[in-house]
Amino acid sequence: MKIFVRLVMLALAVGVIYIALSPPQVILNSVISRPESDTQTDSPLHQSPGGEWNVELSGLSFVYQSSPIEQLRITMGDRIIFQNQDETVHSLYSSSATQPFDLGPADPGAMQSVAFTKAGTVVVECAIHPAMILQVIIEDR
Ligand SMILES: [Cu+2]
Repeated sequence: MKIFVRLVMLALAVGVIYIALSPPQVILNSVISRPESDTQTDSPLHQSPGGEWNVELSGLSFVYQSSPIEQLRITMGDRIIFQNQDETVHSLYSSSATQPFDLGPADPGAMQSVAFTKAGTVVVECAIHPAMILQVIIEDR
């Protein structure tokens, strides 16, 4: 009988030690971890990479992350850097009341940037290629 009690005590002790030595994150992970798709639901056009947006002028279009775009949604204070990847000169401007500007001619390879400081909509056009139109939606923080 004494041996039986000792065996039970030993078994309990081993169980306690096993639980004590188990890494707690094994238990936590099963509760906390989510599928990776949950963490990346935003579309690229709604993400602000450090407040700077690299937009290329390519094929007589506005191109962001290799895709032609007609609209870009940014946050007030963000800056758009336009890089002319075409073999022709572009000349970007906006006559929108929100924030009119005129960047003037940009040679092939040239980079120009605009910081958008007011919430609203700014239509960016090219004085040389009327078909080039980019609608920039600037959202308040
Ligand atoms: Cu142009």
